[in-house]
Amino acid sequence: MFPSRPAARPARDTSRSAHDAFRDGPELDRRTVLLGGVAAGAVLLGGCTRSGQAAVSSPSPSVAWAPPAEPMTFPTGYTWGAATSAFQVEGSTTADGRGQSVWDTFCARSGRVKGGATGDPGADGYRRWQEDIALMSELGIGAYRFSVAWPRIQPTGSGPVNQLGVDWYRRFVDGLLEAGIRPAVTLFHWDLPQALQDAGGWAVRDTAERFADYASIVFDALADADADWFTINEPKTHAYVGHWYGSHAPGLRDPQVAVAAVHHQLLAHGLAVQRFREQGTSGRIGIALNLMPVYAQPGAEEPATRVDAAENRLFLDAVLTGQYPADAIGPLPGQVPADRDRFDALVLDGDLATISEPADLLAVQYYGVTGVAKDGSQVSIHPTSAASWQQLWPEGLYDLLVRLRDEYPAIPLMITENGIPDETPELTIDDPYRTAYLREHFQQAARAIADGVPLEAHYVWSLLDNFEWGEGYQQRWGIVAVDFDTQERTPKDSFGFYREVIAANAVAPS
Ligand code: GCO
Repeated sequence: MFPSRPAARPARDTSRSAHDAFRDGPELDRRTVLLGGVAAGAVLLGGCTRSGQAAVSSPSPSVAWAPPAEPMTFPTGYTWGAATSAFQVEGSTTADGRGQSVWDTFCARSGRVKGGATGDPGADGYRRWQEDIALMSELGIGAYRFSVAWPRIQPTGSGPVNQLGVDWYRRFVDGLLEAGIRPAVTLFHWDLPQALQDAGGWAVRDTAERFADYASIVFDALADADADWFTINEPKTHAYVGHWYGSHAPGLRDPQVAVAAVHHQLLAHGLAVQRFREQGTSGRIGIALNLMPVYAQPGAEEPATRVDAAENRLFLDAVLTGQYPADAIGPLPGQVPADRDRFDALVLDGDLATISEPADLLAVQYYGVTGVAKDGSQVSIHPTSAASWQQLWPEGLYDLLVRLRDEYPAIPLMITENGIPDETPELTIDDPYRTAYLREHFQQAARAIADGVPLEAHYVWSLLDNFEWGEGYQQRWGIVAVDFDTQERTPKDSFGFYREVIAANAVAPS
């Protein structure tokens, strides 16, 4: 998916960050992009040393692991959670003074989102929040991850606070706290106020400063909540899919803009961490990165190292070590095809120190893995779910967690998203594939903990069926089914499985 020529379009679309890529053009037929590969003989790219040298840390991604016969238990105090985001579940997009976001604009453009879907009704979470907290209590989760919609707090992205919006989140957080559920608050999950996009969006530095001001408002409003805070959700997906592939809002197709969006989102993260400290907000803070183990096919080690740089190290190295890797951006196979000098010109003195401002945690979002072919394109080496970008390989979660332990400074880790869509767009509560997926990923998490990985939490994506971005309402990721006509909620079978895991703080072999 990372073309060697800047003008070229991704040849294959199997990566997490490339999901939904190019659905809207006639030439963008996914049948042409999902080419099978073979796992055997592939090597896991363990990333680069700080100097940019490739290091291969595992001989093969194809060796399956078998769970022990006894249930695997988690440490006392391990946090079980579920996650959603504002635009995907809230609905009520014009209520109480909410401003317009880039996603409202994008949905309104013909052909961009399946079925012409918009953020309404979502899962009607803005109005049904009490019912949803009751569901969380039934499930037994200790924490709930949700996002704050910036356009509800500052309708135009800067300037006066919309108190009605602030009040809603205050009520919601108080409801969680009353139910004994720890709030896990994401500040930005892609719904940039449209007015900021009109002023340049994440392509311009000023947006990072505006984000810090907005973050301050929310810290202030929820200062006492003792929450876990996440600054930016998946800066990679927002940058690449929204600014390079054009299949997410704001729908741009310029890799140079995409890398600018990377830098400015990471800068926004660092500025927000600084404000968090200055304001003495209670709780912990970090960034939520979607990371993906990269497995090279025979002879593809070099391009795969670059894919790893573009998918993982561009973000990890900046946030955790204060450096951008040398090999993520440029004209070579596997790189983001942007001009590195122009990127570097955006990085001002002190920016990397700000970006690497010590955080309290690293939030990891794991969906699957990718293979890389000799030409640098991403290829299928494992079966995919109904989301064609999602290659299913639970062992990849273990590989990823161990890599973070071994290659980066120690920091508490949380899995803040992990899940799978239903096999059908129709409402269903019979979801054995999701139970199997969750079981196998919980096992890999337990395996990593047993091997010394400082993993503290696991959040399932998602609590509810919701608006799945370019897929509209046709891809359901919830452990609770939502009838989008009536908004009736029905727990799926996997909800019952998850409830048992939480109650036992353990996962059985099968
Ligand atoms: C993301 C988002 C979620 C998605 C989920 C399934 O990672 O894209 O954080 O909003 O809905 O990942 O695609």
